[in-house]
Amino acid sequence: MKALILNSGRGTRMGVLTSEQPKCMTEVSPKETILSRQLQMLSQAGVEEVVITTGYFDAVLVNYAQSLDLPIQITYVQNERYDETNYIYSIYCAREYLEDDDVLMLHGDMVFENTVLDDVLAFDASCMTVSSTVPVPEKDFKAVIRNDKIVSVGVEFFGEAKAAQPLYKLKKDDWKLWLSEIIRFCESGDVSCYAEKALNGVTGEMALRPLEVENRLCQEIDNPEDLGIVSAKLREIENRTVYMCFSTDMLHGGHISIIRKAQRLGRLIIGVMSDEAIATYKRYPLLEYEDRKAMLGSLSGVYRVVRQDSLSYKENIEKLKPDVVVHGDDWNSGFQKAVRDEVVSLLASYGGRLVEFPYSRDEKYRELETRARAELSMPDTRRKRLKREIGLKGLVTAMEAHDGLTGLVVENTVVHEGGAGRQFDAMWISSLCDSTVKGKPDIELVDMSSRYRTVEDIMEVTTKPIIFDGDTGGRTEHFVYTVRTLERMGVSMVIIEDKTGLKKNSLFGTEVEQTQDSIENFCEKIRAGRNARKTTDFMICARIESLILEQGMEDALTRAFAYVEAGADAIMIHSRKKDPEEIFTFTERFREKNGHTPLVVVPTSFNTVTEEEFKQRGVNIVIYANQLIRATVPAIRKAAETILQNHRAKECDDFLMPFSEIIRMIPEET
Ligand code: SPV
Ligand code: MG
Repeated sequence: MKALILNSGRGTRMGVLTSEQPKCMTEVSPKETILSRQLQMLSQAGVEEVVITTGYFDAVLVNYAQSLDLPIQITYVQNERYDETNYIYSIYCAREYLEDDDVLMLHGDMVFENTVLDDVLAFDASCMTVSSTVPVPEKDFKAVIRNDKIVSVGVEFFGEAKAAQPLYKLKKDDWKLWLSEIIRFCESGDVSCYAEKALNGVTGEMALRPLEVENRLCQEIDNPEDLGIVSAKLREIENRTVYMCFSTDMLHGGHISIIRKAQRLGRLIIGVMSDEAIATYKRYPLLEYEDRKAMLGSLSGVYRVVRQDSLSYKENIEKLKPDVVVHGDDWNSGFQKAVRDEVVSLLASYGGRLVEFPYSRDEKYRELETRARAELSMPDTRRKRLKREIGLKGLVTAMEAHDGLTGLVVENTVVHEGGAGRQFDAMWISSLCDSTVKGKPDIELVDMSSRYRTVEDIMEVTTKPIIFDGDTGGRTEHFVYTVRTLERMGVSMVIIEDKTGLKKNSLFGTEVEQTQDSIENFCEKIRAGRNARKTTDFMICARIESLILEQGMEDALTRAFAYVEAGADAIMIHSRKKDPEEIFTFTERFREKNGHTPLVVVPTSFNTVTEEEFKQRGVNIVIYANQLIRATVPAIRKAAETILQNHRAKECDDFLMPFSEIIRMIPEET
């Protein structure tokens, strides 16, 4: 692609502005002239060769263009008959430099905005810029368009014509046609007409299409009044703000290219999504917010970076009122559609514009994503995430998982609410469920090796932090080994309950015989566990059974403070009552004295309380301890009965997940 800029004319209507220099050297803003702006934009758009025809003040123009020192190769062609010919003759003079290539042709007094040039260059056919929204001019060019093809260009067409500006892209073959007509005209002495007269003779043989610019800046400067209009518009463009939001922690070529495109639309403000917002809908970021902010803020041409606290753009759009919001075109469906719809309506409320660029599915990025997931599953990374998430969100949720498959469900289940995503933050390895899947009672019968195997199976296919139900922790001498093993594996927290002897599931309460450990013994166990651990990322949570065993609130609270004193990193308070009152009393009284130790609840019985209410009451972890396994039994029993009733499997297939879907749930290492 070569550019041809026609600069041989006099520009007399500019008055004194063109008495000592060519029109293209007129300043349109404090930092640029018409020519410097054109050349700068061409160079940024990747055009490397430019032919400039000169005439009046030839030497001044050449010196000036050279002084700009742009990475662009310029060939100057002087039209020596500049005072008696039109630019058709200038093109004729430059013909030998314009063979065998696509040509971008523009008049030397054209000023246009970046996106216009981008659109012209990206257009896949020959084109000329037109505008349906500006009034059809009296004296300037108009284009007659039929069936989306330009059939004639000239000043004399009215009626069905649209305003047209002399900024063209001609594909090689189309250019050849026009150029040979220009040569024919000039060699037969017709050197004073517009080059468009030659064009009009050959439009039937080519596909010259109109490129609609609407109200974007794309205008010739013929007189000082035009100059005023253009300068004002450039000032407005200069002050335009563009907003984009990023959640990525890895920048690839696709991101850089969309950022560069966005910068061409105005001052780019980048929203950096908070860790919490990202964690609601995709994998946890490897780089924390501050690092991602620094990474994006350090890119050249980024005007400002701001925090975006949710998937929704609402808050930032209302605050910043950007003229343009830029996004990839990949949010037209799925959960992001609601976010997009909201952006569109917010922008419409004050006349902002949404610009969508093709989303690039970078192979390298996909590979890096896989590696990032692998990194998140590594013990050190996974272990510390729970603490970090409690710090970030205040309240985290953990869902029970008892094998690789339920692990995948907890890892990947996302629901969307008003454009925001919701997913579980962590996984609970319940002793009850781990025993139940084996058809065994929850009495510490399933040995530790088997429990670790469950953790391994889950860890192998997931990345979320794990909270391990350590039952009573066993003997103190054994518990220290449990702590070491779990910590080494990458588990984030072990919860041990203050019971001793044959442990039974708490939900039996006092219906079965259960013994609570002494405060002293249990504190000793906590201390031993604390001493055994190697990192502060690993947390030991003390679970208080006083309410389950009907020992009263005072006992529960006394124990809680004693366990914290002994070094417990968190306290779990359990109850089997449907009414949450005793849990609320405990949390309130505990928080009166202790504002920082994380509190954990397992609302299996008191299940009407929402996460929001727990959070308000100072709870930090909500564990859904057994819902997945309880969902499984009725479903599998129904399948078994249906087959028995029908003597075949067909009837039960209607309510089963298709095999094709279930295999797609299972990730395969590549
Ligand atoms: C478990 O899930 O194994 C628990 C919680 O310990 S509960 O069943 O409520 O005791
Ligand atoms: Mg348990």
